[in-house]
Amino acid sequence: MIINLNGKLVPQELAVVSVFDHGLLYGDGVFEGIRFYGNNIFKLEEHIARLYDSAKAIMLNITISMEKMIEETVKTVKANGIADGYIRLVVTRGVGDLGLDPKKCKESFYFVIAGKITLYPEDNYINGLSITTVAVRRSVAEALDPKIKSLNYLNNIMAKIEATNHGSAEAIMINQQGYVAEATGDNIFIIKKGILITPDLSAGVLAGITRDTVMALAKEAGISVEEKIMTRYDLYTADECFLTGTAAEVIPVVKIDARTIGSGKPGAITKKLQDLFHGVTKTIGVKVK
Ligand code: PXG
Repeated sequence: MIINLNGKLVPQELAVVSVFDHGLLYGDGVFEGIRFYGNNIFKLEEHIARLYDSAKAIMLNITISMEKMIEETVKTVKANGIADGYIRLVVTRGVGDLGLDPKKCKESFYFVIAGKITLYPEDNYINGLSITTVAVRRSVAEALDPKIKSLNYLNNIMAKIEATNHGSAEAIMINQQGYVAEATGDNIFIIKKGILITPDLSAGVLAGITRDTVMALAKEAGISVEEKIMTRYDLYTADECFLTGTAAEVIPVVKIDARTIGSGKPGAITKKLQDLFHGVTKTIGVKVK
């Protein structure tokens, strides 16, 4: 595998970072996960825009322009010669000393990996996931805004551990007020009486690019879409449920906290949105030529 290390293409064995990098020492950095389908990097510009917004929010200066970052990403995919896969783009505060002062980091540092990702087994896409709400709360915006896609994923990892300890594949995180937020790396949607509903961003969730795509596709297909504050009751009494994310794509949920959702099989609207989503993955984005 060829890795882009701060603008240089190097073999995987040589792609190493300093132990003094603050991304590693403090989780001080931001990242994006991006998919490419048939040589089309899906919504690359939107991912890059979110990356720069995350960086701005934590006062991290990315050394290259957004246009150059798009070029570097395309270059990395091309160098690996794969048509379908997954990109991990990471920007760290860079090398500093053993103190958390970010001013000690002279320059931020980035790397791009273009490889493969499989989050859930194929069977889950056909028969649905069983998920659980967990005690670990989504971090509050006043502490670390969930809109920032930072390298601090411990909150989500703790939630994932809790879910897997209970034999569930994925966790649903609740916010400080007790409302539904999101999964550990995915947004959540339900369908109730034909309406597609997802937690409002004010519940403290990442503005997912797959979330946006699915909402737009639903509207185009004539399905009403609502972003609102949701409780666990809304989840338990939903007709259908699914998660969305770059890695997970659109994945049906059939059980939440041991309650069967709808018929216990992935619903018709979920399947339709899965199909519509796959239909646009090769068209919206930046082509690798
Ligand atoms: N919420 C959180 C907390 C996320 O981390 C999403 C929602 C979905 O956003 P997008 O823009 O991808 O639709 C994410 C994204 C992984 C992985 O390795 C996780 C994400 C993306 C790519 C890979 O599990 N999370």
